[in-house]
Amino acid sequence: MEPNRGSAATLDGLVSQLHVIFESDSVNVEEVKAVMESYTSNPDEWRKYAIFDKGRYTRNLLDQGNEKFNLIILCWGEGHGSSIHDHSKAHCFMKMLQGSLKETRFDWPKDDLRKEMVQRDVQILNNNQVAYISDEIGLHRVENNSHVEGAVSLHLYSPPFQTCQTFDQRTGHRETVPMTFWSRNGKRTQSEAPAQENN
Ligand code: CSS
Ligand code: FE2
Repeated sequence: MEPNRGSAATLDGLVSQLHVIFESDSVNVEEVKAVMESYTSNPDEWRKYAIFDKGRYTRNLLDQGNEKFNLIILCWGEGHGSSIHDHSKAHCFMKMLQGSLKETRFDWPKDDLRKEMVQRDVQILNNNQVAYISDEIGLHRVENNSHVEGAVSLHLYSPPFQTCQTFDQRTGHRETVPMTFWSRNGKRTQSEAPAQENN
């Protein structure tokens, strides 16, 4: 039987559908969210890309997209989290493949004032859910608060970016940091910077 248009039965199917959607120059956030939501996580399909590290969360490149987007599998060990960061003017879609993550959103700090950043909403993302953020919406921090289970999430960034800004929660001070890959297509990268450069 023909699969429904806009729904993905497998990870390969999801990647192919995203390539079709991103042939267009404009991004329809609801359409991308819906197709990512339609995929039910099957660990057999993504296990080989999900390479954890003891110290920090890892970024594992799954697909380069067609220049307009990329797909990255992030592996969050128990207690691992990001700093507060922006998304370099890109769209960020985050689909849970395993476990849960806590997303805390923040307002952009006012440039001239050194003060505690303003925290907004907190949401818990459970398996198969999709979250969306962009610089217009604000900043966020992502954490795996579980003491027993690693979390795995699939991130789509459009357009892809190689640096982002991280923020000090107490002062709003920002820094530009490089983003590197722990593996590409299931193979550990040798030459790229270690995971502690992740934000
Ligand atoms: N920005 C982080 C993950 S939270 S969206 C990263 O890609 O490393
Ligand atoms: Fe993020």
